[in-house]
Amino acid sequence: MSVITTHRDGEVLVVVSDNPPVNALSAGVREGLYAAIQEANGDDTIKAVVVRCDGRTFFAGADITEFGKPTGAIGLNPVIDAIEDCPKPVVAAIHGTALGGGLEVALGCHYRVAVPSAKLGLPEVKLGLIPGAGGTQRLPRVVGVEAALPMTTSGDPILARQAEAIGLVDKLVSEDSLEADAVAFARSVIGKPQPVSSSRTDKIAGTDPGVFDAFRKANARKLKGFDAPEAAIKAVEIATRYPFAEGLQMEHDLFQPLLAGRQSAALRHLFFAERAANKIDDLPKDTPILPVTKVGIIGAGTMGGGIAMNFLSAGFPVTMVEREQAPLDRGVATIRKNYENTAAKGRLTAEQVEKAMGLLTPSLNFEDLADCDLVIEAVFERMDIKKDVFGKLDGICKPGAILATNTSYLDINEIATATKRPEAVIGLHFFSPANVMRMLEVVRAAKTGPSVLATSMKIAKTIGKVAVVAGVCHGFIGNRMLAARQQQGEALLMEGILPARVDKVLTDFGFPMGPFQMSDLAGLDIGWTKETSDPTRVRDVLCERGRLGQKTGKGFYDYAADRTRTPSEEVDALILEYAEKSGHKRDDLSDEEILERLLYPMINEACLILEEGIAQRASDIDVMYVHGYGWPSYTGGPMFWASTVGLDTIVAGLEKYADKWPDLKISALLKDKAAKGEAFA
Ligand code: 3H9
Repeated sequence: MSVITTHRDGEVLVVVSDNPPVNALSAGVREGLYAAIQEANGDDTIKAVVVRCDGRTFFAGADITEFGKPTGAIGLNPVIDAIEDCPKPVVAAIHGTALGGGLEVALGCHYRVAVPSAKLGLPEVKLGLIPGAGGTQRLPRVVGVEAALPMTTSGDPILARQAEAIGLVDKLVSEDSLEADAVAFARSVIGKPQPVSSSRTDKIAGTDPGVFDAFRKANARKLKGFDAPEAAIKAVEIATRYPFAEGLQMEHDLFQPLLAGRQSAALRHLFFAERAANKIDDLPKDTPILPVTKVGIIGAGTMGGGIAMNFLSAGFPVTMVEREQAPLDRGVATIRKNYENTAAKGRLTAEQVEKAMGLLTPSLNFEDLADCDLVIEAVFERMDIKKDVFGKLDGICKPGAILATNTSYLDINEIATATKRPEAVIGLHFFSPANVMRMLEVVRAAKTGPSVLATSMKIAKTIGKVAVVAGVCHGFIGNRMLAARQQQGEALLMEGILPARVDKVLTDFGFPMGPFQMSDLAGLDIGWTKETSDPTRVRDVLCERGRLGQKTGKGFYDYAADRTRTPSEEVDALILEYAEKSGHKRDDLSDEEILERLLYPMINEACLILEEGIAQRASDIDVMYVHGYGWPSYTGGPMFWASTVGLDTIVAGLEKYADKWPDLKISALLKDKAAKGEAFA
């Protein structure tokens, strides 16, 4: 059966797409839509057309799997032109998401009606592209340049109500009767003059040309390193300088090189990698999901509070337990402050803040966790403390509850031995700040039950996280790889390479911050004690001198009251002194060598992680590093990047610098793939 069918409702032709899962505009859909418009054109009894989709969503965009492949079918542009040229009013009836090419189809329609829960957007930049079927030319003509710029450059969708406010949606209709309401709307416009279609308009007049540079400047930090948003700004600017037909051609000329480029390949890889990460190879599809309606959090510190916010925001009642009243009160106050700050920025209403806070029950009593379906502990990172907590939970929690630890390093198999139900124990490693970072490392211990794992993955999605499954080892996937970088960062210091130089090499590569900026933010004293302090390590000496990072106003850098960072003369002098003592010549490394020294060991560690089965697949590691550690997404993540560099180059680099890491073990998997000329992506 065709993916596009048509039926009549009186004089209105209803065109329906059914192309699961997301009604992507695949070849068959495009052909079917084109044929349906011809049907409407050729039948005098048809006075109007409604285009809608079955299933969970309106067209969610071009079919990404078709990119770069010849389909032989009609392109999207001629389909949209045919819709726009139809002399009868065509109404898009939108539910779910109208995204990318899907919104471009809707923009080609003469009218758009949508249910209130629908979202509309042009997410192409997230795939390293710009809209390629007229979106950059039609959208600003419909909603104006100022509304079009953020939509085309951020890729974030807007809600139907907002779309109605800016004129993108003509009418909001009932969630329960989309087709009937759309048909009624179509009937109401029969015989009325059609809105002037984009393809017949000249350039958008009256735009202040300064608006584009002002937008670039205001968004410079967010857009740094990405090619597509700049192309999107240019394309919208074109709409203010050229008539539609020329603008369309220029949009095409901007789109094509992006499609063929490395950034788009990397971002499309990540799109599919994120979806693959959700799949657990050895877990049957019908694994029962456990009901989770109430959540317990142990620890009201930064981490516990942040974790709690994820669940409160998603509508779960949360019981947050602390040992003493003062830290509990502080934790609750911090959660409220965070919500109120978000509300002050207009991203939450006062009612939403109160609703979330109303779901929170602070407690000093572990027993209050008895009826929770999921309990996550975020207490001090020490094995004896964690085991004590899990022993208590075992005695209190109801049968079937999931007992999760937020540990970032510790052996979860050992933690599980503190209970008589190791199958209930799992790692849910949130990243700080836990209410903001999208990454969740789900750590599967040796005895974790299938339902516990499957439920954890489902919960991750419910609270808006990107989850990656890891096995148990010191630091799991993320922090184990980071340790390899950290070790080289310190080795570089010992060679007289200053923190600011190391950090700059990584920020130039695209990380939001380098290792020493990150240490200063996290606190240098994590894992440091006076008793075990090692005077041969720069970090330890800084801790001894009270330079604990941003919290003390000084760490690897000096900080002003407003947190402005400057290199520290004291620290730099100390490093040079160490380097001199060690006999290393200073500053004889190129930026390229510094980058290789920092990143190649991470790739090697990742390959060892794969060999050991700690990660399911290379693309999971990409997802984790992009969402958890700020690896620049336009390089596709560490494994995709390594493949573009060439795995043989990575191996050669590791061998070249072998004397810098005496205990280096080059991964057999990496060597093998390099020798065969293979890649990870
Ligand atoms: C574009 O439109 C270019 C045009 O301007 C110009 C062209 C000339 N194609 O995310 P989910 C699959 S660029 C193919 O888990 P959700 C996805 O891989 C496109 N497949 O569901 C997954 O497969 P599997 C612009 C797609 O409910 C399954 O659908 N549009 C596409 O959480 C379910 O996906 C976008 O960038 C696609 N376009 O979220 C929108 N989309 O089950 C991309 C999804 O085998 N899509 N799949 O793993 C999304 O943002 C989300 O999928 C959506 C649903 C919000 C729609």
